[in-house]
Amino acid sequence: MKLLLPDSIDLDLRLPDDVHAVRYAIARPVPDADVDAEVLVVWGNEAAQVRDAARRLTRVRWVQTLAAGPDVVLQAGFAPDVVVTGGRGLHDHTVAEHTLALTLAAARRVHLLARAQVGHRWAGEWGGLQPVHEADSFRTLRGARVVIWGFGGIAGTLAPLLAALGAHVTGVARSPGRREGFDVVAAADLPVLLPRTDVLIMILPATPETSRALDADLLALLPVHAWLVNVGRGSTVDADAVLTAIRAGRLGGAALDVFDTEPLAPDSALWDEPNIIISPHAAGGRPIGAAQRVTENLAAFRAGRPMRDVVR
Ligand code: OXD
Repeated sequence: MKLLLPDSIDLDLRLPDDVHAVRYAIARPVPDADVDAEVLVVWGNEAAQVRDAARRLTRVRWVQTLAAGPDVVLQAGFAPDVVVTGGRGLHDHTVAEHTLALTLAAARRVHLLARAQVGHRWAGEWGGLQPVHEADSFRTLRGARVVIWGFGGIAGTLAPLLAALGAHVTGVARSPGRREGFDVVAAADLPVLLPRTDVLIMILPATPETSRALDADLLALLPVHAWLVNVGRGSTVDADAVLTAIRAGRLGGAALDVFDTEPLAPDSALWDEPNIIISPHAAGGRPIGAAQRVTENLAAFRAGRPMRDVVR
């Protein structure tokens, strides 16, 4: 069996003797000599490269992506009988940490402090004495009402970190209930939840159902001081509506790690908005436990046992 491994990560794999692992360059089409591979591991490949692989790897039977979101592989055009497994769980800690960083940066206005520092200006308006209790503002996580839309493993790691700093966290997901000690409600409850939300954190995958899930109508339900943090996928948020709302003073700001088109175009109006924090799809990037995931899924695939995170 031939297994293609990406050159974007060092995977220390202990493989059975009859599995022949070949490293391929993710920035180039898979060489002709390797298009007979049965297994393809994907990490950081451009969508066009994966589409090319889907066309040319006619014997592939299983594709393992190490990304948190499998959208690039799902949209590449692999034959319907090709099994696709995702990287769910590999990014929980890194994405939770980055999301916490963005949320704290927003609360503490670190983006404005950095701008002031460039001009050697002591931004006294953000320092000094501050109210212990401040209604209708988002300046601290203490007492902040945080909603996490998309409550999987990343949210399960993030929510306790937010709660440790005093935030009240509610999740939103397809199946409501109690998870990791937090209340999770259905999206149908958002009209009730959003008007009393200080920070809305989006961790939704890109699917046809989540496209523009956060639209102008839902945004309008958030209080004017509220912040949006998006670390899921750009397609899930109407970025134009976000910009319009911030400019009109109807939304406090947004910290965005993901965009419809990445890299974000240099002429995008999002760059210059003072209360938009842009992070270059930096939340994940380090799949923790990737080698183990590939090894386990390979063993399961060969034995015909259930594999982890089968997304198709
Ligand atoms: C992602 C990732 O899917 O970085 O966004 O893994």
